[in-house]
Amino acid sequence: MISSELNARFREIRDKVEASERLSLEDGLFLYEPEVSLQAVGELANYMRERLNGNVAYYNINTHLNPTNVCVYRCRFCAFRKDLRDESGYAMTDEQVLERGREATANGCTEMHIVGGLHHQRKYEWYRDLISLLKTNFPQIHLKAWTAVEIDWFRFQTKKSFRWVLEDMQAAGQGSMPGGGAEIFHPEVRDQLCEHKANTPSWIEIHKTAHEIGMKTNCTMLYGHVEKAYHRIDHLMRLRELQDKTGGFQVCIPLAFHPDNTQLSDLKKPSGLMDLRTVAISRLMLDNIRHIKAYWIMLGIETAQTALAYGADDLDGTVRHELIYHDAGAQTPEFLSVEQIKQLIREAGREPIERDTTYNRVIRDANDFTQWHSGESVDAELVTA
Ligand code: V47
Ligand code: SF4
Repeated sequence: MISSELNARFREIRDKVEASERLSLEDGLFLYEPEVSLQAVGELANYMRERLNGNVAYYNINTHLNPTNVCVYRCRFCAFRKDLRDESGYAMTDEQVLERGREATANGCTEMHIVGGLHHQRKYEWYRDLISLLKTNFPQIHLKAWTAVEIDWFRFQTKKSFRWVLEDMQAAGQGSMPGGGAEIFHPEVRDQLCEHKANTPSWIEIHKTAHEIGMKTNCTMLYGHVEKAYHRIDHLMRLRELQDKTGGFQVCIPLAFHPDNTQLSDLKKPSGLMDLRTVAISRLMLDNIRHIKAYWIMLGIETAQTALAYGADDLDGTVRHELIYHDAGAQTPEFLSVEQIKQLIREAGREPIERDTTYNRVIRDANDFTQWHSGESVDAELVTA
């Protein structure tokens, strides 16, 4: 395309965004063309981000819990899983889980992000009891637990329905679902990455069911491996389609592939430019999902901070005990302090706001940081994309 055609096509897309019109598959593919200036795509995404979320950037105070790394599946992008007999395979004891709850409380965490492997020998009840153990002992901490892949596995184990599993987990104390396990929905790619685990219709059905029972969920897209731009845009459009039906997704997190220690270790990790373009295009395509998260653990601190000007409005949390990315070679620190995360946001020219998992403001006791309660929803003021 010559540059006058390129500019005219970009203007068409800009006009659509300014008129709050939905972008098409072709629009999304065009924005991925390397000749289309990243700067221009970023500016457009930033415009939409500021219209939806103003000048603020959200963070939370959270911790991760990966109860086991033993997994029956062998996703080609995963550096975290271990075989049953591997010496570095583990499954946490109740006491270890309780210790994490005590640590989280002492650090003022509002959320525990709980995901792990599908252990060959642990029954459904082990997973459910872990949730009730934490909820009973630490009722204030929100448990953002189990990806759709785990829920699918629990259905297989229990021979019940997705709804039954989700309601049972909800009764035990699960508050919401993280967005993992989505990878890339298109079968041309999914079948190469993880042909055995929950397929795309199941992933979609599980999130739809969670939304129907009033459980909010997040969504992700794993990019930068064997997929092409077409698969990414197709993925985002499938998320957008479900969101049109249910409105239950809170945030989308584009996840950059980290190749170290995986079966795809011959691939290079995506560049910072690709990361920023994908954050920006996710913002522009997902006109019905309010938040876009730049997960600093995975993007690296500098790119995550820059992403706050390319469509992202959330950095995730302070994060402790993250294993999935660190096992795959992430060079980011193990956690950030609240002051560090606020400083990152301020340096990016944004106003830091602490949120809880379901996007309410967190109000902390002025004399005791570990005491807190949830205030108003940050999404209360509805803005149309
Ligand atoms: O499902 C696994 C991805 C996901 C690798 O909901 C990898 O708030 C890159 O979903 N390189 C789990 N990615 C993480 C996740 C997540 C993270 C932060 C916040 C939220 C949220 C969700 O990580 C997996 C998979 O898609 N993953 N291995 C890897 N080597
Ligand atoms: Fe198992 Fe999850 Fe790793 Fe796949 S990504 S191998 S399901 S732990």
